[in-house]
Amino acid sequence: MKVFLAALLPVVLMSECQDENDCSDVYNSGQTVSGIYSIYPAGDFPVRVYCEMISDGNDEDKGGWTVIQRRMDGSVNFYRPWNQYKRGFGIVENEYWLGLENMYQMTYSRSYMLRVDLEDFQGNKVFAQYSSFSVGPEADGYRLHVSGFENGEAGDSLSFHNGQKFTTLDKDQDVREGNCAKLRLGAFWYKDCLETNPSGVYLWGEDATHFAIGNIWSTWRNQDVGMKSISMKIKPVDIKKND
Ligand SMILES: [Ca+2]
Repeated sequence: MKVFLAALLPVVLMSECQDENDCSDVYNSGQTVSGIYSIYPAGDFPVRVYCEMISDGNDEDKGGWTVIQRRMDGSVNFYRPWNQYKRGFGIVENEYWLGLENMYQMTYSRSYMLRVDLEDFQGNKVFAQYSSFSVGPEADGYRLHVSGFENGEAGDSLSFHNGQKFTTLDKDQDVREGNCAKLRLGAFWYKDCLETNPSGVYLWGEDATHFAIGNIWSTWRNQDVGMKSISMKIKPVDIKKND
C-alpha cells in the first residue's frame, strides 16, 4: 500500500499544475503578482516563463500575459539556429524566446491577442496591440497570423510580417533571394526582409553602421535605432468569459 501511495501522489500533484496552459490560467488561479511561473503549453511538460500580471486601468488589460519574447539588457545572444528557435532559449529572468513549438501549442486551440511593449534609451514607452495572434504548425513553417492592430503610439511594424513563415540562419523561408536572418542578424517571420527585428542585435541605442540589424521597431524609431527593451506577450481573448 505504501508503494502505491508513493507512486500515486506525484501524478495527482502534476495533473493539477497541468491545467495551467498559460499565464492567464495562473492569474485566474489567484497568482496576481508578475514573476516567473511554470506553465504547460503542450499539456505534458513544464515550461518556465515570465508572467506579466499588468493592468493599465482598463478591464481588458487586466490578467496574465504570457511573455513569449523579451529583450532588455543584451545579455543573451539571439543569433541562433532553427532548433533553438523551435524549442526556446535564453534566461527567463532576463532575455528569452519561448519557442515556436510552445507558441503553436498555445495558439492552435485557443484565440489569443498580442501586445508588444517598447522602450527606448531615453525612457519613452509605447506599445502596439493586436486582437488576433497565432503561430501555425512546424509543417507549415510556423507561419505567423496576426491582425487587428490597435495603436499604443508604437505604430504597426508587425502586420507587414503577417502570413510569413519563420526564418533562421540555417532555415531560409523568407521571400527574399538571400536569407534575411543572415542579412539582418536575427531570426523572425521575415518577408523581404523586415519592418521590425525583435531578435536582432542588441544595439544599445542608435547605430547606423549596418542597416537594420538591430532590435528595431521601424514605425516608432527608424531602422538604425535599437530598443532598450522590447517584449512580446500574449493573452487569451476569451479571458473575460472565464471571470
Ligand atoms: Ca530567402
